Amino acid sequence: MSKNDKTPKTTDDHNLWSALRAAFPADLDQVAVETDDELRYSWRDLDRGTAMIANLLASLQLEPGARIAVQVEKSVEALMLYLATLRAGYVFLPLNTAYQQGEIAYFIGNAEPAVVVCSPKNFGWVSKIAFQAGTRNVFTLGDDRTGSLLERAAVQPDTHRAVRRGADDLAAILYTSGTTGRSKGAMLTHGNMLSNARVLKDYWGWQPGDVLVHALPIFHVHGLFVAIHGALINGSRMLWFGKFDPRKVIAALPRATVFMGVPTLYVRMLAEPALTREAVRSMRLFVSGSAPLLLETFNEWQERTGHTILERYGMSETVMLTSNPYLARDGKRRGGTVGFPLPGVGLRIVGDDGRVLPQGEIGGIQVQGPNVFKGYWRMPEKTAEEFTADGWFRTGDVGMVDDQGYVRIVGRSKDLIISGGYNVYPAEVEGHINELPGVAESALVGVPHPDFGEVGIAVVIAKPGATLDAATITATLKSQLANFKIPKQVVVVPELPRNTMGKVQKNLLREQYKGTFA
Ligand code: MLC
Ligand code: AMP
Repeated sequence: MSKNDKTPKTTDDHNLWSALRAAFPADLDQVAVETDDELRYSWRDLDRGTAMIANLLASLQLEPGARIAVQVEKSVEALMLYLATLRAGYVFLPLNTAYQQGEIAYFIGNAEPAVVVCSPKNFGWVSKIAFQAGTRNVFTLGDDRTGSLLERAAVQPDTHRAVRRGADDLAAILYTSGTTGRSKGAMLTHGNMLSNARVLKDYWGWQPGDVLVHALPIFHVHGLFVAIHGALINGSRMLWFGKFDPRKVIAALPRATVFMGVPTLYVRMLAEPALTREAVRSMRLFVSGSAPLLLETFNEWQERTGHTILERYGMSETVMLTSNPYLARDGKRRGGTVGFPLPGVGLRIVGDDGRVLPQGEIGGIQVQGPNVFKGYWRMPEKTAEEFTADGWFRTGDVGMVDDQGYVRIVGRSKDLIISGGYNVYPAEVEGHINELPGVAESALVGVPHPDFGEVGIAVVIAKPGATLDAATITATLKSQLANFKIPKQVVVVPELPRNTMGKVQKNLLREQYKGTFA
């Protein structure tokens, strides 16, 4: 810790890395991570690799609380960079690899990271953005162990004493868009994540010998926190996939016990004849989350594999909030519900008038607990807006607690489309479309999609006298926005349906286009 470190002194160390490290098996030569390209990393490799990267970060003399922004392809070295950031006491800022230049410029400008790590192929444009924003250190990291980060780390000592961190100290910032305006950085602390990891270890019955199939991206809560913390805090091996491929994942299941995925992953595995009872014979638990799991998928999975998917609910701002039970004695796993609030999590349903609603009534979901984030990065007014006067966080999800105590999410008060587990904010996409020449106005609505669950359709009207071409709009958007935000269809219409106040009636558009991908 540097001399001018303003971090409050605590007697207990809450550094998340230290807790994860403490769970490593005694025999550090066992395999910790096995990749789909047949590389094996031992627990010792993870320990030494993170030490070397942590020492590199420490050698840069960064300010306390410095952000380490990372946009790299999935690799075990990228995982080590995350763990090294925790170990060195800095703040990890993961960025989706799909983000384009304009999006990255915003995140870097807003977060002012001290270090940016990008893919070697993007060094030109990323470093330009970073240096302009005042970042002094830009490293590269390829998914094939190339790049300046590992070159520089290679000459560092392979031992490192973890920096002490208080429960309230920042560990990560996750950008999540708002219904209006730009993305907000949700500030998560060591305490938020450690408390959640410990609760889930217990609640999901992690056992000695568990093996996790890790096939999610590592720049969002699900793959980065829930999956990785879950395995590491149990000292469990991970079978690591750079990219989700249903056939390869199914082929790995006989050597695994736990799988976590967004609903699209389950839909894609169900389309494979290789998914049989035999293929899942060693599995203990299938977890789904990040987007609603259709009852149809839940039932089909049960019929085909004999396993009941455990659906849970969470957010970037809160990590995990609710979960269906793992143990039969705690109840059945019920499709169409997200289960019970996790131990330590308070959850209430609140009406538009601020009244707390009784069981069975639908309203806004509000939550409280040690897992709830500290606030939005440098946006105290947004933070204040999202918390009630008595300290509950407004999730923006709409739901109810049913007569058996299970939470059901029935909608969202936030205008948000969740596509294949990624969030798409209509306001952001509409903003880009509205800037295009000849466009008068647009509305992006979410409609059902058999693969991604939900996708965006852009309904656009032209300025008087202008002619619009849907393909040109799509092509232009592709150069500006992450690929999953691109509307799967653009339709040009003469006018948009409006209510008497002149507001576009998105519900009518959703109804009109709901069969597009049926
Ligand atoms: C890819 N594409 C998508 C998409 N992913 N379109 C809409 N929604 C998505 N999610 C499009 C690309 O734009 C591209 O279009 C085409 O599909 C192929 O791209 P790809 O990269 O090859 O796709 P693929 O590898 O098949 O990716 C699909 C996927 C991926 C489902 C594996 O989206 C994924 O990993 N999703 C998981 C997201 C996740 O981890 N979410 C957790 C958030 S945490 P084109 O036109 O260019 O060909 C959170 C909190 C919580 O929400 O509770 O967990
Ligand atoms: P993110 O901002 O990416 O963290 O997304 C969080 C949002 O994903 C939540 O607010 C919910 O709307 C949604 N979500 C997460 N898990 C589930 C689930 N199991 N069912 C329905 N929606 C979910």
